[in-house]
Amino acid sequence: MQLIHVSDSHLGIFTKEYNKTDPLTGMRIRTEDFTKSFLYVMEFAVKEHVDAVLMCGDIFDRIDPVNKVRKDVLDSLMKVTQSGVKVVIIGGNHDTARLPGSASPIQLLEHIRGVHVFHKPTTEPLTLNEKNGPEGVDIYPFPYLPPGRWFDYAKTKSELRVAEGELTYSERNELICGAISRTLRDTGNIARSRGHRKSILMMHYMIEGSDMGHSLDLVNDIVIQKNMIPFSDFTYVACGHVHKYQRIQLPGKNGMAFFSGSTERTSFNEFDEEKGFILVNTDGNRDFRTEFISVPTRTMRLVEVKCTGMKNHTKDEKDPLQDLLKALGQIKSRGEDKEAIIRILVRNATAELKAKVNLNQDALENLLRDSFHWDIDYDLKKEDIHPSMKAGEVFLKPSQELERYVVAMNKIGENEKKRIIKLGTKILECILEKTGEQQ
Ligand SMILES: [Mn+2]
Repeated sequence: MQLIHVSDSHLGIFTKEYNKTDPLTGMRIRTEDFTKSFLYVMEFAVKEHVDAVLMCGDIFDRIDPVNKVRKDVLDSLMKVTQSGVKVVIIGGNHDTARLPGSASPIQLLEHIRGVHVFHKPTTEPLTLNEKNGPEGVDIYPFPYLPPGRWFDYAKTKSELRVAEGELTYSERNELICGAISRTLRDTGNIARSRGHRKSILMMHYMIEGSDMGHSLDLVNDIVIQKNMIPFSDFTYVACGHVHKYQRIQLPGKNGMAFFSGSTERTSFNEFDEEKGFILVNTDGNRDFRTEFISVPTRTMRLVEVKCTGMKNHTKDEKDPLQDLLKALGQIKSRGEDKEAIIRILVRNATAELKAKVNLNQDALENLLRDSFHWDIDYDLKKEDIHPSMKAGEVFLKPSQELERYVVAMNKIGENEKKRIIKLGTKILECILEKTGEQQ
C-alpha cells in the first residue's frame, strides 16, 4: 500500500512583506505559490495511484480562508478522490476553531465522498483498504486542539469543582498535558487490542526534541514528551506542525516519528529547508519504507556580503557600498535573482554604510529588478549596535553628524555639499543659541 504523508500547506497565507499581486488576476502571487505546491502533491497522488493521502494539519493558514482558496482545495480533492485516492485530514492549530461552537474550514471538506475529516480527538480508528489488493491499515487521528479545549477533556468529577480561574498556570498546564497523555495512551491501547494490524498515528503537535529550524514562533507551544507517545502500538507516527522535514527517534528500538514539513516556506526563516512530502510504503512486516519527495517552490536566497569598515576610511580604502553592488551584480549575472525572494545580509556593516545604502536604494532596486522581492538586513559591527554606549565617539556634535551625513550622499556635487553643510550648520547654530546649548 502506498500513502502520502503531507502537512502544513498553509493555503491562503498572506504575508505583508511579499504582497505582490498578479495584474491579470488580481490575486496575491505568494498566496498562489502555496496553492501551486499543494496541487503538485495532489497531482502526484493521482499520477502515482497512491492509496491515500494523510494530511497532518494546517492545510489552511487561517480559520477564514478566501473563497478562491476554498474552491481550489474543493476542486482538487474532488479530482483526487474521483481517481480512487482516499484523503484523511486532521486539524492543525491554524485551521481549528478556537470556540467550541464555531466551525473549522476543514469541516467543509467532509462532504466529499472519500474524504475523512477529524477536528477533535477520537480513539475510534479509521480503516483504509488498498485500492487493488487485500491490504489495510488503521488510522488513528490525533488532531490539534486549542489548550482551552483540552482543559474540558481534563475535567474529571473532582476537577469539575475547581473553577478554571482558580488554577495556577502550571496546574492548568499539568491538567492539559495529563489529558493529552491519557488520550494518547487510550488510543495506543485500542491499537494494541486490535492485534497485529498495521496502524498509523496522525498528529499535529510539536514533539520534545524536534528541530524547529530557525522558526521562533513555536516557542510557547504544547510539547508532546516522547514518553507520552505509545509508539510501540503504532507502525508509523505521522506528524505535522513543525515545518522542517525530519524524523525523531522515540525511546525504544524502532520508535520513530516523522515530520513531513511544510510544502512551501512560510517565512524567510525557512530559506534553506527543502520542502516536500513523505511517500510511505506499507509493504513488509513491521517497518514502513519512506521516501522524501521534494516539491518545487519559490527560491529564497540569502546573499551574504562582507564589508570592510568605512569608519575613518582613507581614499585608498575600498568603498563597502561598491562591494555590495558588485556582489549583487554577480548574483544577477548568474541569473540567481530571477523571481527569487532575496535577503541581503551585510556582515560587518557600519551605521555609515547603512546610511549610504538608504541613499542608494534606486541603484539596488535597479540591480534586483528581476527578483520577486528583496530586502536587506545588517549584521552591525559591535560598536555600531549600541551607539549610546560610546556616546563620545559615535554620537558626534550635531554639526559633525550633519557633515558626515552630507559627505556620504552620492548624487550631490562637492560644491553643493559644501553649501548644504554651511547652511545646515547656520541653522543648527541658531537652534542651539536659542536653546542655550553650546555647539
Ligand atoms: Mn501548525
